[in-house]
Parts: sequence; C-alpha cells; structure tokens
Amino acid sequence: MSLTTKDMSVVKALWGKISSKVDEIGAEALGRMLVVYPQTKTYFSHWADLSPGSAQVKKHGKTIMGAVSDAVSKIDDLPSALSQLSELHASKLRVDPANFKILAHNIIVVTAMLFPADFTPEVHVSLDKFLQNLAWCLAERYR
Ligand code: HNI
Repeated sequence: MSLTTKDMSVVKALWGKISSKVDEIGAEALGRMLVVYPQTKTYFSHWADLSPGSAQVKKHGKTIMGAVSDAVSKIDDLPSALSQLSELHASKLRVDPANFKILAHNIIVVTAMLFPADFTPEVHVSLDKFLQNLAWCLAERYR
C-alpha cells in the first residue's frame, strides 16, 4: 500500500519526537528480534554475543536505525534511497527478505513501548505502512 501525504507527514513528525532515542530503539528492537525469532540469529553467527544489550547488538541497532532515519528523510523516494542497501542484503548478506518484516514489527513494538503517548492508532498505521514500504524496497534487488 503506497504512502499518502498524510502518512509521510505523520512519520516525519514522529521522527522529530523520537530522534534522540532512535539508537536505543534500534538496539532494543534488534535484541528482541534475535530472542523472539531465533532463526534470525544465523545471520549474525560471527558475533561474539547476540544477547540483548550486548555491545554488538547496540552498535548494529544504531546502524540499522541510522539507515531507517535516512529513509525517513528521503520518504518521497524510498526505492532509490534503499537500492544500495537492498543490493547489499540481496547479493552479499543473503538475508531472506521475510526477515525485514520481522524487524519492522520489532521496531513498532519498541516505539510503542518507549513512546506510549505518541503511539496513537493514527501513528501506528502510518508507521506500519512506512516500515512495510521500507521492507518492500529493501527486497527490490532480489528480483
Ligand atoms: Ni541489515 C548490515 C540496514 C534488516 C542482516 N543492515 C546492515 C547495514 C545496514 C543495515 C545500514 C550496514 C551496511 C554496511 O555495512 O554498509 N538491515 C538494515 C535495515 C533493515 C535491515 C534498514 C530493516 C529495517 N538486516 C536486516 C535483517 C537482517 C539483517 C532483518 C537479518 C535477519 N544486516 C544484516 C547483516 C549485516 C547487516 C548480517 C552485516 C552485519 C555485520 O556486522 O556483519
């Protein structure tokens, strides 16, 4: 489902509120994904410690959310904003694209947890649509 102008402005406004905590959101979401969906651990088997709050989980959570924040700033043209990352995940990292939706779900859970007052049903639907579009664009280079 494509993003409406309203979805875009809702997501941008949300980012304005949560931007100081995106690193924390990324670390918590990644840590939870690795526990709740243990099949995702296979991609990170080269890490020394995959448990929630480990140095590598924190660092990579920050990296992921850096890319998500960049995508928010380029929300008008997500396919080109994400094409290089899609290429990397498809041909080098070889991540099953079904996992993008799993991580998106964890990002939503943690955003709701850390920002309960801002997480209105309206914000929920626009954030969900944005992250689903992001997941779809990340899967684009698998074709
Ligand atoms: Ni992903 C590396 C962004 C989902 C497995 N990933 C990156 C990097 C970014 C990134 C940025 C660093 C690229 C570089 O080094 O140039 N990943 C994202 C985003 C999402 C995502 C925005 C979805 C929201 N990645 C996933 C998922 C998995 C995944 C769901 C597997 C389950 N990513 C990886 C792996 C690496 C990676 C593996 C390399 C990490 C490392 O430390 O070697």
